[in-house]
Amino acid sequence: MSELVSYTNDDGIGIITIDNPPVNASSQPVRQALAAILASMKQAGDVKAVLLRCAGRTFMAGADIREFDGADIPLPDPNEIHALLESLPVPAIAVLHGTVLGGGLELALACHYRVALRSTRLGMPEVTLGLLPGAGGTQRLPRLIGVSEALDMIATGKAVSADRALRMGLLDDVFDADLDAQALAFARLAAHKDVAARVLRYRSFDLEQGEALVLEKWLERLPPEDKGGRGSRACVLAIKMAAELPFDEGLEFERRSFLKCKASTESKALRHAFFSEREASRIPNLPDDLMLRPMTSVGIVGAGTMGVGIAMSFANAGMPVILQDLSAETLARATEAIRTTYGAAVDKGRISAQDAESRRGLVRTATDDMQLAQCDLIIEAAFESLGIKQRIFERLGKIAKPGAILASNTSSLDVNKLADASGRPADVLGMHFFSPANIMRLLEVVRADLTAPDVLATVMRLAKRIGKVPVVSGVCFGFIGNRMLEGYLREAEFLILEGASPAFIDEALEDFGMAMGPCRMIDMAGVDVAAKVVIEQKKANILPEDPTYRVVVQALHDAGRFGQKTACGYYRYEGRKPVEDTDVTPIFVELARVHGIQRRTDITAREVVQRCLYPLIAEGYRILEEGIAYRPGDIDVVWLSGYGFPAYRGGPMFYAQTLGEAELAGRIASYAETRGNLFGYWTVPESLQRARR
Ligand code: 3H9
Repeated sequence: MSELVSYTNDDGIGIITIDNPPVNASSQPVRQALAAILASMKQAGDVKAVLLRCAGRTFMAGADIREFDGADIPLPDPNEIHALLESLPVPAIAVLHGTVLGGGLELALACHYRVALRSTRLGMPEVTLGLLPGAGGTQRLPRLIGVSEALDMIATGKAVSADRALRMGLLDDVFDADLDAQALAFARLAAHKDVAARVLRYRSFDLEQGEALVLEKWLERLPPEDKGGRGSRACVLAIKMAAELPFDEGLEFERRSFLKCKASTESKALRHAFFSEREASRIPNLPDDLMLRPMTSVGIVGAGTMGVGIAMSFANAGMPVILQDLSAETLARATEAIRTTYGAAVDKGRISAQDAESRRGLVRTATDDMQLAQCDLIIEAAFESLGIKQRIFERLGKIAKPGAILASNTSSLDVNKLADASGRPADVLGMHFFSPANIMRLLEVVRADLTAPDVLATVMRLAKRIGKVPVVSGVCFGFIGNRMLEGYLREAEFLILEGASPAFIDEALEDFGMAMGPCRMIDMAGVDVAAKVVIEQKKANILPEDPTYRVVVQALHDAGRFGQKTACGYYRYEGRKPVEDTDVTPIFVELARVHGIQRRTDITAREVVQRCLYPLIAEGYRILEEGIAYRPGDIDVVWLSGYGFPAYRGGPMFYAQTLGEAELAGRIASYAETRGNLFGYWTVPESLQRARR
């Protein structure tokens, strides 16, 4: 018997326990041990029923995704194990808790019965990895719960609660507590029952009226294969095959599709995103015995939009917050904004009225900053001005209790200067939330030169606790995300000056997969906000000497076209809908004339994508060279969770790998030739240059 899978016989009930922390993934050794136990148990024939359970925090959360990098699935095949389970002459009962996902749910479906704790969640998230369930999920689930429900679970990847699963017939019983004892009692009742009717592979299965249409509708709605729809399409087709083919042929169809999806760039990109997100929260070279600082109370300085969003992020996770602002009027507006946001969440059925009430109750307001003195963490979310923030840090350094962590929500300023102003730099770092802070998952955690390791580690842990995706960045203008954004926006503007319309640029990049093109993005964030970044760059003395640099955003700003908030920017707005605006074209034409830029009519979507993305990626390489980011995957996580980069392309650094680094370096160099490189815009980064040699 292996340590990963153990077996006991409890008075005629065989109990198999899988113990493969942290999530009991079905790795090859687990499958091997499980297959051996099932085979010998079948031969011994000394049990009346079998319980299949997992130790630790969850039932199996799926196949071991790390195994997917190989060409095939290492033997034994999960389908072999499922066949062994189904062929047992006595009832096999899956005993579920935690998150029963993917291959874990497939294993449970091969059992004759399924029982669970009420807190259990069940799902088939393979599609989020660009895959379909590959071990019978697409064939057994529709046989058990019908096509519509199976489609909902498999093609969206969304998990369902145990209660819902019980209603669907996916579970046979749900218990509030004492899972093992309850399952044992269930097994004794089920013992010796005829199991043939419970074997899903034997269930006859035809499409009910209307179901064929439902399947077709799904296929129509899904994105094309090369635009992130490969996995979801495969899911729908395999479910269709479950109805059209005999079970074993359906299973074979599923496996062929699975292997094809698994080998696709899209799935590799999504798997990279999955592991990168988890790796990003690891800080290299920390001592094992590092003690984290206590973290029970949080204060926020500044009750503007960001302060309010940050406060709600903590309240959402059940943490009390003090929102401090000198202006009682601002605090009143903040309280109202929080009330409205939670009210809307209740109206949409996202949270209960009781939840909303308790979250609201967690946010206290104060005009007196001494109220923050006992907080474990104080986050400054004041106006983006170095002078103002320095004064706040000087004050916080004096009033905060010893050991309190002081953080700035700056999006670009030098955190070292703020640390300096505080007089206790070891306690200081940046926490760059993205707007709206209560919704956006990304958090750039900015490590200043003297930030203490325990401060960094404490904030990384806290970030996870409030449901954020934290990524560490060193200090530089714009940190990881906004620094890379700069080249992207710069080229989008140059393309506008050369004759491409904002809509053409946005469509090209949205067709590439970006959630929103750059012009729509600036209109949404505010042209004034974007123009201010350029002003800050000027102050920080890091503007290129190029007189054409970011002139478009500044001209729109000067014209009072602030974007959505003024109903015109790059576009004009009908409600929230952007409409191409011919009024804006003369501004671009005039700027091109003034700066001697030739207007062209031959700009292609391909050129737009290359010119906007290559400088962005090149900056990523520089960020790595300078040690601003620990790993390429961290940069990808920033762009995937904060900037709408398409997940199926894995993030900018992964995308660079798929293009080939030598190829990318060559293309950047050729832009340097055709466009000139007076200001270093097309300089190939040193680390990428090496790939060419
Ligand atoms: C599948 O099943 C295919 C089959 O249909 C067919 C096969 C033929 N494999 O997320 P956490 C690691 S596809 C390997 O921080 P949480 C994770 O990397 C799979 N490793 O915890 C991390 O490692 P580390 C379908 C895995 O509590 C650690 O476990 N299943 C896997 O926030 C803790 O993870 C899925 O897609 C895995 N399957 O969330 C489920 N899962 O500590 C994917 C986790 O070294 N997993 N790890 O960084 C999840 O959604 C979450 O991990 C889960 C726990 C909800 C389970």
